[in-house]
Amino acid sequence: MTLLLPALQSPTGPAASREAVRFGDLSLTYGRLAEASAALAARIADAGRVAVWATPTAETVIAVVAALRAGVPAVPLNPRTGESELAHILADSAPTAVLAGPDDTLPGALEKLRRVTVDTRAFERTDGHPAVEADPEAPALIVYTSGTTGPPKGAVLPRRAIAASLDALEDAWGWTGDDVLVHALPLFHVHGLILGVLGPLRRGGSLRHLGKFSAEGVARELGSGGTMLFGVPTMYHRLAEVLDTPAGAAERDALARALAGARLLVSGSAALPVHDHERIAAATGRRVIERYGMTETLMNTGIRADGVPRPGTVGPPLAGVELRLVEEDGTVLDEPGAIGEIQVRGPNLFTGYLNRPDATAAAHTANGWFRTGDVGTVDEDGYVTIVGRKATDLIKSGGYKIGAGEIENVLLAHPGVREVAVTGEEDPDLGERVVAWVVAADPDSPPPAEELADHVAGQLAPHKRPRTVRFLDALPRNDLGKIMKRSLRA
Ligand code: MCA
Ligand code: AMP
Repeated sequence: MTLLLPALQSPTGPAASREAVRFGDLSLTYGRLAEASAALAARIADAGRVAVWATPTAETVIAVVAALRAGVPAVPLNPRTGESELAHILADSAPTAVLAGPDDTLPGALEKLRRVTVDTRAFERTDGHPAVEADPEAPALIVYTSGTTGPPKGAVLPRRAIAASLDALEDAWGWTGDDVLVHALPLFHVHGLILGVLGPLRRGGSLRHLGKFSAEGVARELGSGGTMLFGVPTMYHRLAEVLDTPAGAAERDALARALAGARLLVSGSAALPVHDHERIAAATGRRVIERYGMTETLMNTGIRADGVPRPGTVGPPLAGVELRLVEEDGTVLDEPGAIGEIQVRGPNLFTGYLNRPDATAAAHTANGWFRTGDVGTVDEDGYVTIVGRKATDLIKSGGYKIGAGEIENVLLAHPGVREVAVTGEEDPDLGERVVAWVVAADPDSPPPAEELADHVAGQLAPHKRPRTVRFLDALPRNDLGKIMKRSLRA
């Protein structure tokens, strides 16, 4: 059994004074992060399971590291989660305590939990809690992810999967303790938290988090020591927009220089359009590389740092990951170019969905392959291309996975809505944007679109808001009464 974060075990000397994370003006060295997390771990050792109010701050890093150190599973919460989604996550995951910063205002739903304040400025200087060498199969994190219907499910991620996936990325990208990662991803999902925080900490390297994404912040941090950038396609699209302004503009030139100097530019969580790949390459001479992952599987494939970048593909399977394509009837497809559902197996996989043995069983084949629901091809060199998705009711917007069903359920609870269907529509910035097709309860006075969008934000989360609301007299249905979403999209 090995430690998940060996560099935080008991750093001394130069290792202790190395920067671990930086958020704006606040920097934590390995020594300080180790002390702060050990002190906090001692306070939560008997907690059973904790929630983490996952703001993009150093407090979140300390909280998650402390939970890992204590061997207590942590549930990262999106601090903008709305009422009904938060109630569901709390009821489902049953944490006994919530870890939050001293200045955070928590919603009422969290009041019944013990509040443990994470403070970067003052913590008890005790010997703290020793890092546990927990069972590799022990749950480390429970990350909530949307499905096509119903509320989000908690993916239980064991220590083994986190270690395996981060080590496979070390191998693919030559990721070392000398790397300084720059990103602005949220810290309640796999991309920002596991790759973006635990990734650098497992290597003994450092992270500079921008707090909020901006091209200027990317240019500043990559231009002053950052070596790697992680982002979702929407972020690279926004960088490409800045790079598209005429050379000579100060912001554009600083960004082009900073990107050109980075060791690795990595995109993931959704497909990066080839047009954006090309615009960035033309302005910087650098290729963005993609990797393909999922909350349940962590990372599956990726272009290697020493490999051939091929825009539009997500590279070959990572070390230890088995990947195959399967037809609807279960036939395994072997010939290059065939199109089928991507199924994966390996040490990177989650344990299952919390409290949902039915959903866990449905997501796997009898011999342990996980059904990703993504449809793809594999070429002769083993490079995977994702061509689509089996479920039409999943929307990827800004890299966030959003289930159409959860938004429909919330909108149906609004008194002004009689019927509703939610679809994803292509969007140059977000990849897809959420569109709600609404039949108003009173067609003569439909509710304002903004009110419906705010209702969704208040119950679920702001990124799940419909960006467009279209009113119809009736929804198109087939003979069986099923809503024909394809004809809505057309
Ligand atoms: C949205 N807003 C609206 C409406 N819609 N306001 C009024 N009317 C509407 N219809 C508001 C929001 O509340 C928010 O407010 C603002 O507009 C922007 O919303 P947001 O969706 O957050 O978009 P954005 O601010 O433009 O952000 C783009 C983003 C963000 C930075 C790219 O989407 C993002 O951080 N994405 C990362 C997702 C991610 O990490 N996914 C990883 C999961 P306000 O301005 O007040 O904020 S996938 C994963 O983990 C797997 C393993 C993988 O492979 O990586
Ligand atoms: P999530 O469930 O939020 O973790 O999102 C996982 C999904 O994101 C995958 O099933 C894919 O559909 C998508 N995804 C992640 N990375 C990529 C990528 N590089 N290209 C295309 N789709 C991706």
